Amino acid sequence: MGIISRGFSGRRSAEVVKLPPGQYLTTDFPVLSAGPTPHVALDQWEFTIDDGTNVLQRWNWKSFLELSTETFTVDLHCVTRWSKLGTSWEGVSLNTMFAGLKTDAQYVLAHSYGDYSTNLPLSELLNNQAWIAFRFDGKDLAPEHGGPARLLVPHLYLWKSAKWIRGITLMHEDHSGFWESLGYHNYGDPWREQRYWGD
Ligand SMILES: Nc1nc2c(c(=O)[nH]1)N[C@H]1C(S)=C(S)[C@@H](COP(=O)(O)O)O[C@H]1N2
Ligand SMILES: [Mo]
Repeated sequence: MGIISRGFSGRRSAEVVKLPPGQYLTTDFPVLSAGPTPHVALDQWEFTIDDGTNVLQRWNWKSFLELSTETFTVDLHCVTRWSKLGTSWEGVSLNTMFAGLKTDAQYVLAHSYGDYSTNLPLSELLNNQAWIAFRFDGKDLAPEHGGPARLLVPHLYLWKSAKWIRGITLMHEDHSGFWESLGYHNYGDPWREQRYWGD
């Protein structure tokens, strides 16, 4: 705790409260990618939900854009300690993409074009707190930030928000994704400062 002290006032204190422990504010939008930016032609793009054996749902770019979209404003928190507040996006809620799909799997692996992956409990994708986002700040999402479309799970550290997302695999047992297998925290709650394994 500590940083939410008396004596701050107005706008400043509101921003301090919105900043998880150990984070600083930035107004630019840093790019953090573990490898080169994959370029996916829109007529080749697809997004699938599978159970490890069978594809349960599949969209191409056209059918994906036919889903109902939402605009939303969220704060982003990167484990490298920058936070960016009030970012505005357009995307499809994972609730919409999972509508009509029955599963008793409790975990997912989100995987990307270019091989990045990250694991999450399925419940963190549902309840209208995660989206497949394709527009940022009123413009098509730039390739370096994950365009054509990225996962956005803003209540967890940003490494969970897989750029260039290609699909979601449902799992009955938890399996580590890319950064998780290199020592990052399995869950990654910025408010509990779950940065690394053991935090
Ligand atoms: N496919 C893919 N997604 C990724 C990454 C990556 O390297 N590859 N980096 C993650 C990390 S560590 C962060 S902080 C955010 C950065 O998103 P940005 O580059 O749009 O700021 O993307 C996350 N998603
Ligand atoms: Mo990150």
